[in-house]
Amino acid sequence: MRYERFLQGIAVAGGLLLGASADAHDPGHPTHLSFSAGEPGDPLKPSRTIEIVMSRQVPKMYYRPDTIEVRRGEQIRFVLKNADNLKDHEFVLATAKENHDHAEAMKANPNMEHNEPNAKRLRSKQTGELLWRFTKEGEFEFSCNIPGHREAGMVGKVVVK
Ligand SMILES: [Cu+2]
Repeated sequence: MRYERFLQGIAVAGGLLLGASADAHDPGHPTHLSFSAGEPGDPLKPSRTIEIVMSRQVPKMYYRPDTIEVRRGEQIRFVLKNADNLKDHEFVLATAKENHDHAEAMKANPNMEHNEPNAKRLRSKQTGELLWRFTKEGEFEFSCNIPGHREAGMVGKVVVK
């Protein structure tokens, strides 16, 4: 399947840093990725739209809103707007620890580009979408892991109930 191969490519390309891990517990099936915060959405199934604006008001950078609540199993269509007139921003759905570790890794490699199923990078004034199903209860994060941005406030919380 093309999509599975695509996901495997991501695992090899560094998806491990992005809240994804290869899951090979079932020997009858090819290795597939699992994500800490849920799974990529299905465009044929219903979803709720949540708009998130990413921007900056010196010295702070932010998401608005920066806290969202979803039901377990709910599918969310994130409409992401980078309202910043200068900078790229990204939106990475993962656990707090994964985002923290990923931000640290990006300090050594600030030009990493992320457009995996759980992540989107947007240029200044660009809009994008990310479809996601939250299959696990708990607290997750969206974070911009471009060096300095998380520290300046670009981190949000997802509570899955
Ligand atoms: Cu940013």
